[in-house]
Parts: sequence; C-alpha cells; structure tokens
Amino acid sequence: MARSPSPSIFRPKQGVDQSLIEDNKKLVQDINRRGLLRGTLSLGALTMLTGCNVSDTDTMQSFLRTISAFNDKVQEAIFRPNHLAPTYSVDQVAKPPRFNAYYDVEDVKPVDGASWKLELAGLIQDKRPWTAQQIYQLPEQELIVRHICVEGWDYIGQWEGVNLGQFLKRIGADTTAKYVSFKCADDYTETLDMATALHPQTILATKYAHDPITDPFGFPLRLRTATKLGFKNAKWITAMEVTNTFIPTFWSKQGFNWFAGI
Ligand SMILES: Nc1nc2c(c(=O)[nH]1)N[C@H]1C(S)=C(S)[C@@H](COP(=O)(O)O)O[C@H]1N2
Ligand SMILES: [Mo]
Repeated sequence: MARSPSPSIFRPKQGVDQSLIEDNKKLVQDINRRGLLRGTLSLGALTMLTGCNVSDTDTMQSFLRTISAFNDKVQEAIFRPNHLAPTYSVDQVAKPPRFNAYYDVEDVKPVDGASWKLELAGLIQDKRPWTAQQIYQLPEQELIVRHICVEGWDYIGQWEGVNLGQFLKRIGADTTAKYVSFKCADDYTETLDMATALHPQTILATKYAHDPITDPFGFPLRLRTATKLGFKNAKWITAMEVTNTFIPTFWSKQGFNWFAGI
C-alpha cells in the first residue's frame, strides 16, 4: 500500500468546518501574532499554503503545527522569491538524515549510478543527457537548511550540489518558462515554479555532509530547496523538463493542491 507523506493531513478535499478554526483559536492566534500568515487567517490561505484539507481536528492540528514549524524567514522566502531562507551551522546537522517517501525505506530500489542518466526535455537548447560522473564534476554549493515535512517533523541537513539556476543556464534552458518538472526513478514526479527553480538556495544535491548521498536519500541526484516543504524535494531524479504546461505531480494527480509548500 502506498503510504502518504502525511497520513493524517493528505486527504481528498472536502468541505471545511469553520468551527475547527474556533476550536484551535489559540494556535491560530499564536501563528497570526508571529506574523506567519500576515493579515487575516483564511482557510483558503491555509489550504493554499499547505495543500492540505482542513476538515477535522487532527488535520487542523497537524496542519497548524506544520505552519508553526516554518519560521518567519522561511515564510518570507516563500512569498518573496529573492529572500533567503535561514541557514544553520555544521554542528546542527542531523546525521544520518531522516528518511521519508510515500513507501517504507525497505522498499527503496537503489539506482545504479554507473548506468544512470539525467534526461533533459522541453524548452532546453542542449538536451544531451548527463551522466552522474559529469554532474558530480560541476561546481558545488553548500546548503545547511531545515527540511520540513508536512507530517510535522523536521531536521537540519547539509546538502551540496550544483545550483539549479546555474545548471539551467548552462544547458540553455528557457528561464522565462513557467515550470521545471522532475521525473524520478520511483514513479514520483514533482514540478517547481521557475522562481523557485532559480532561487539561490535551490540545488541539485549530490552530497550530504560532504559524502555522496546514499540510496535512501536520492542517490545519485535529488532536489534540495530551502523554501519548499519536504515533498517538493524530488529524490532519485531521472529526467528534467522545462515547460509552460503544468505537468501533474505525484500528489496533484491524487487531488492534492500543487501549490503546497510554496
Ligand atoms: N522520488 C521521491 N522523492 C520524494 C519522495 C518520494 O516518495 N519519492 N518523498 C518526498 C517527501 S514526502 C519527503 S518529506 C522528502 C524526504 O526526503 P529525505 O528522505 O531526504 O528526508 O522526500 C520527498 N521526495
Ligand atoms: Mo514529506
């Protein structure tokens, strides 16, 4: 059985009970006081932020806790694409990182780095595929950022890899296009808006804490954004497409809001 990245909150959208807001007033007020949701808190805004359905108390609570986990600066970076998300120090880095996928870790199918290729498609001038060796030779940038999963947990990770914006320019991608879409070795797909793809803290990660990323964490290539929720960070990437047409994502295909996490 496929496991949801957030069993309690990723449920198909239904009607929303306004009394839930009432029941959770304290949490809501706290979040508002901290300016996380500038202005009036609306269910529409909450749904847009997290892509989650707010239809029962459990949902509401994990949902609000998730938003609480985002601090002001991350929120700022979410709404103002050029603002930077907070970074952390090396001694705060979790080792090993914490695994998640829509299935269990025992079901991860390792990718063969020797035969692996990154396929390129769409609005890109140079669509020659890249081997892992070629990608691992590119200049790398380090990101020590917080990974936040909508399940309500988070950790600080130290990721290195080529800046996605620089990589897009190198391959002659049309950076005025709307989306950058990813396919993965499992059947996962994710799509980023171009502003996020070009954000200075978005990388194609090849290393964790200076070592090549290991199988469960997306070897040989995974996305790492500082301004998006965990599930936007596609692991085991096999193909990248630059497009003006929205390509449905693993979660959007199941009726969830793509906007989640941005
Ligand atoms: N290919 C693929 N990428 C994925 C997932 C997945 O199931 N398949 N799960 C997502 C979710 S929900 C999270 S929280 C993060 C977990 O990344 P981590 O294992 O490095 O912490 O990966 C994201 N990327
Ligand atoms: Mo997640």
